[in-house]
Amino acid sequence: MTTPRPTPEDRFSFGLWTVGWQARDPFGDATRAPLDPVEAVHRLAELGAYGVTFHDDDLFPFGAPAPVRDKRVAAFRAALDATGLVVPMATTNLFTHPVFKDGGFTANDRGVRRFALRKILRNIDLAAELGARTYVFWGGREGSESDAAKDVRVALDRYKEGLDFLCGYVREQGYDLRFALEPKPNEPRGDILLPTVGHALAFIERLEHAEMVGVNPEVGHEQMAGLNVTHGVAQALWSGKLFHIDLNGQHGPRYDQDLVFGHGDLKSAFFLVDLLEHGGYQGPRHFDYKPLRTEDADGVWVSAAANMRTYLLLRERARAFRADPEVRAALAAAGAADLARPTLEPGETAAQLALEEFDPDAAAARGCGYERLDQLAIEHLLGAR
Ligand SMILES: [Mn+2]
Repeated sequence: MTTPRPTPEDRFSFGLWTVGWQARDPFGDATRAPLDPVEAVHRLAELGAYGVTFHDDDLFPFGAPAPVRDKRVAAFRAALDATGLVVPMATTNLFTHPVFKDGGFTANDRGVRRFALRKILRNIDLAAELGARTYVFWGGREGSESDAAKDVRVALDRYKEGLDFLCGYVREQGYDLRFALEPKPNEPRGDILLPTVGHALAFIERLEHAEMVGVNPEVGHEQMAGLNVTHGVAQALWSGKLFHIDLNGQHGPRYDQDLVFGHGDLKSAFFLVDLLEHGGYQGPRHFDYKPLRTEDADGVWVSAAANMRTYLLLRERARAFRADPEVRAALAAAGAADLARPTLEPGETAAQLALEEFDPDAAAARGCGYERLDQLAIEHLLGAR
């Protein structure tokens, strides 16, 4: 088998906080030295990525004075110019500093909410300057541990108020920027608001500029909730709301593992790549993962390359699956095409429908043939076909 090599046409992107993660966890200190964003940009470009994404606080320290901020941004921009890497997305850190312990948009303290909006506005300006087209909102601190602590209905009013205000700002400034909400069920908060893709999609419909707002599903976050991430992403696509995606790996409902893409539920990763490649998604393939805490700097770059290589291998496997005449025959036998046919004839009435003869026992007796299809998928995934 030829070795797939990532190129910028594959649209792979990485957060600065992924390869730059120093591997501090709730039980232990950092195991790796800080990574200069400039080095991250160069290394990612060498590996074949096309984009890099950032939180404001990944580029310069929280509260950095203007000269420090400007210097860091200038160095980052120079690295982008030197490598040709782009910034497809940016986001705000509303979770590390203790001021955000009760959230940014939905903190009970109004002063904190106003401070959070100022921090976001400032980074939206920088995102637009650097050419980002998507601005992500991951509300990791928007939530609670006690249902006595926060009126969720009122918190959602404040969440909506903040996003409506920010959409208005982007429109006023004429920025070519859309928002993507990233759901997560828990961690760091005990329960996070907008916990799944479905919750986020429903919330977006209540926003003033709903057309500007979509979702950024993360593989592991849906799986932490015990859900089928491919189904969630498919519904986002169906709704025209898949604005961005975070690829990584997770083993079911437990703490947020942020493994390399495909290093968790591999079968789900296969069907997700199949969906993205055949479902019309044109956006970046963004990796939001954490190199294992056991790794040194070399291991970090091994893991970055692994995300892209795994995606490309799964893309090859998904293409082979779709092109296999036996798979096509099995899909036909399973009646897959019939689902694309509207259930009713154009203009058909209830009275006409009532006239139809149908043998439910005969339909019930027919097998669906899905076991055959599933095994064909597994054999393609294993490279056995
Ligand atoms: Mn995660």
